[in-house]
Amino acid sequence: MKDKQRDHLTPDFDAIVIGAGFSGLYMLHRLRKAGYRTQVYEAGADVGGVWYWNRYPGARCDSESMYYNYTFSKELYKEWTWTDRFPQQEEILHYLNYVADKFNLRKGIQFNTRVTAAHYNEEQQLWHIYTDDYSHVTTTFFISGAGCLSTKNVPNFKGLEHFKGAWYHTGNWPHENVDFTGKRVGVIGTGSSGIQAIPVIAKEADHLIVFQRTPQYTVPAKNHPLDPEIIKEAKANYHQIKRELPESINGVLTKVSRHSALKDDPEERQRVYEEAWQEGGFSFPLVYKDLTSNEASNETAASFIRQKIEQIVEDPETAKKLQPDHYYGTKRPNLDDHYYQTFNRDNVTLADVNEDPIAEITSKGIRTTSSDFPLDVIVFATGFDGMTGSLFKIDIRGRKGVALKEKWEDGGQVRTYLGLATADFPNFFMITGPESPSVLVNMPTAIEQHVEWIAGCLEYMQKHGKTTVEANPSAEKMWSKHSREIADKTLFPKTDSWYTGANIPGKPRSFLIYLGGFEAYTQICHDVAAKYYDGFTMS
Ligand code: N01
Repeated sequence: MKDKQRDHLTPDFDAIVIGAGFSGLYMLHRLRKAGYRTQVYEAGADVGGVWYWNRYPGARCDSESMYYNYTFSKELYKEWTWTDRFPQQEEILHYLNYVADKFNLRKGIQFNTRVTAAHYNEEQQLWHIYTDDYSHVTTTFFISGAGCLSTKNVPNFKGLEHFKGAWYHTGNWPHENVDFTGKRVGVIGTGSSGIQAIPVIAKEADHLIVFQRTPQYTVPAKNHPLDPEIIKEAKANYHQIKRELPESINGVLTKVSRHSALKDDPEERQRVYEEAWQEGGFSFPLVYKDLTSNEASNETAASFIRQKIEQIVEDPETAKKLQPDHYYGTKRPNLDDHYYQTFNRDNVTLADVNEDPIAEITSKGIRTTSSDFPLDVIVFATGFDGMTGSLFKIDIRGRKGVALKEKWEDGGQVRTYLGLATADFPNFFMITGPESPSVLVNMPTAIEQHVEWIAGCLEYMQKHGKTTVEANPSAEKMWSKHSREIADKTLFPKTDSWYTGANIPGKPRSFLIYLGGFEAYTQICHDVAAKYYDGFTMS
């Protein structure tokens, strides 16, 4: 990029991007192609983002593999073939390595380097970026692809430092094989990670204790090898898929009902749920349009799954403990491979730590208020400081030196415009940031849309001789309000989850995701750009 207006200080880079996962890789590729001097910093030793770190047993994506890829390159789309209906962690990592090699991306990435601070200098109109290898560079644009779920949450249990066994967090799993054979293993947490890991660990461990605070709804994934005919058809329909994904509600081409659960009689509903249960995957939460907006509709889905638990789990007391009572789908819906069945194994015990909380971790295991559980290994499947955690880990400061964390914690409310930018932080973009639909959309689809929008904005600026872009406070206020109003019409904010920040003690509670649907969101982003970046000020 030619920087005519800043001859006095040429920045080291036009753009600096954090992270070499799905977001950072495509952002790098897209900006490099457009001629921007772009540098990616990645904390890990290689590409992959969440798929580099989350190597826990059973790790697999819940998005159907046919859509879990980039669509920006027809050649890439045609070259790559997934094995299973739901892609396994190792295969996704292989895919991202393939992408990095194909587009020669590694040379734009500095690995093993964490960005520690990013400060905007108003006079120079530049970002100063500091990394943990003590280097300091300047850039015009600063773009976060740090991820929505990449800062792990290890609860502050008393005594963890005294534990003599091994412990791991699912989101920072060792690269070498962890052998559970003959071991007494405890898994804390029953979210998506725990639900995937528990059945696999149970098959290997001598004994597994599952420490469950909140029971979870999960539906069978019904994973299977992909039918070669389906692969052939998808590849032949590349253009159609690419065109239709941004027009979908959640970034995949799936049937979405326009029908209320209450319009069907109980027999018909049972048939609909049973069919979705048998089909597996995320068709279940989409069989009715109002499962997350109407309490009575929600209860029909919730009670169907509770009944399934009762039928599957042999011990009535365990079955009862496994039955959730929050609104179905207001914590992230899960897919599993024989999760509830795992509790029928002789070597698996369910410990209800809602009833009998974890008091401390001792040198020998986990102590709840009433019992001691001796363990060799503890697995923390305790999730992440979602949406804002990875941004707050970096000391990001905009105008007048105000930190992003200070801005968003003041008043306890994240404030963004489209989840892409925030006022007083010029030339700073977030890929799948808070208040974007991101995590409720198939991530590669959400990421492509954001990357392309950001790149389009930069190209527009270049064409019109602009060097600074910033969200207007009024546009941001309107977006955050709109985002909250949509959430308040649903059941989501009524449940404690990482969507609301409730999983992190002390984190201000606010709804962190745009629930208006991906299709509506992409249209809004498109309109903003078409109206000369309405809501942004460019100079
Ligand atoms: O984390 P979670 P996750 N004491 O926050 C429990 C994506 N993902 O890593 O519900 C005891 O959902 C906590 O209990 P509670 C996906 O978007 C995708 O599983 O807070 N327990 C909960 O059971 C997902 O939503 C995939 O009461 C404690 C668990 O730990 C997101 O990542 C796979 C505790 C945390 O569940 C996060 O999923 C994996 C404490 N102090 C992840 N603190 C796929 O696509 C927390 N817990 C397949």
